Amino acid sequence: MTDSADQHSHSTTSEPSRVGITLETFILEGQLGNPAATGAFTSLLNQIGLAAKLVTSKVRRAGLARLLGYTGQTNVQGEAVQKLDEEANETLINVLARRNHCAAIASEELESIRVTSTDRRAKYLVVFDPLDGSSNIDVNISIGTIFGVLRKSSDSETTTEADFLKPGRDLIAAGYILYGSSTMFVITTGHGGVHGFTYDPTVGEFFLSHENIRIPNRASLYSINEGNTVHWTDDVKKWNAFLKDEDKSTGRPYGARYVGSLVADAHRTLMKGGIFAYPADKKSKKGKLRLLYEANPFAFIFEAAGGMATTGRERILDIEPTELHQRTPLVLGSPHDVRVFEEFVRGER
Ligand code: FDP
Repeated sequence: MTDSADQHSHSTTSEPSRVGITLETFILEGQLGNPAATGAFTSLLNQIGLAAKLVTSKVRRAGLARLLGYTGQTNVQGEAVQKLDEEANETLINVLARRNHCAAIASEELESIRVTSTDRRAKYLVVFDPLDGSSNIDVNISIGTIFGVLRKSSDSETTTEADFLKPGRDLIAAGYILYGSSTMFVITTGHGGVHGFTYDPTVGEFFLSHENIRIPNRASLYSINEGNTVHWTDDVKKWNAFLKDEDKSTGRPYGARYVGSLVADAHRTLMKGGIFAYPADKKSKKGKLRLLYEANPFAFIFEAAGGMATTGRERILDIEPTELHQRTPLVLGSPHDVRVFEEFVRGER
C-alpha cells in the first residue's frame, strides 16, 4: 500500500481477485507497485497489523485473564492483570514506537499526545481508539480498535498537539479491527477501495476475505440508541418516526439494529447498508463520539466505500478540529439514507 502522496492506487475492479492473500502481502504489493515508495508507510501499516494480532490474542483470552486476575491481580505468568483497554493502548504504543516511522500518537485513552520518535525521518502520526465499545467487554459482545494515519506536516524534531488537529480529509489511511465472531481488519488509503481481512488464528495471519467493499446505496436498517429519544431534537424525532412508518415502496418500516459498540454497528452498516446515527441531543449537546479517534476514521472509510458521513449539517471530513478529544455528532451510512437524514435536519421533510 502507498500513502496518497505517492499518487498510486490499487486498481481493484479490473485486476483479478486477490482474495486469500495475506495482509502483509497486500500491503507490500502496494509498495512494490510504486517505485517512489520508501517502505516507511508499508512498515507502519505492518506494525498496525502486528498490533491487531497482539490485541486479538488478549481479547480472546479476556474472560480467563479476568478470572485469574481475581485470585490476586496477577496472571499465571506472574504479570499484573491490566484492564483490557489499557493493555490494548500500551500494545499499540509499544508496537508503533518500535520502528522509526511514527513520530507521535494520540489515543482516546491518553490525555495528551505521546511522542514516539524525535527522528526527523519519522513522518507519520497515528490516532487511535485502542478498544472501542468498552462497556461491552465484560459481556462478551463485539468490540474493536479504530485507527487513522496522518502525514506529519512539519519536519521539526518535535511533534505537538497542533500536528494532530487536521481535518479528516487529510488522513492518508484509516481502518478498524473488529473483535467479533471472527477478527476482521478493515483498511483503506482512501484511493484504491476498502478491503477486509479475516484472521485465521490457527495460522496467525489476516487473509483478504472482503475485497473492495462497497456500501449499498440504501437499505432498510437503522442503528441508534433509541433510549435517548427523550433527549433528541424534534428533527431527529421526526426522522426516526418516518423510518418506522409503513411504506412498502420505500422499504419502510426499517429494521432496528444497535449493538452499542461503534465498530460493530459501523461494520454492519458498511456491509449491509442503512444508517448509523449518534446525533447531538439535549444530553450530549456536541454529540458523544470523538472526532479524531472515531468519527474521522469511519468517515474516511465510508466515503472510500461509496457511503457518506455527516453531522447532519456538515461533512465529517471537513470539520477543523480545535481540540484532541473533541466530540461530534456522527451519522454514517448509505448515501440515500444519509441524505434523507440531512433533509430532515434542514427541515425539508
Ligand atoms: P462505549 O461507551 O461502550 O465505549 O464511544 C464509545 C461508545 O461505546 C461507542 O463504541 C458506541 O457506539 C457508543 O459509545 C455507545 O453509546 P451509548 O451507550 O450512549 O449508546
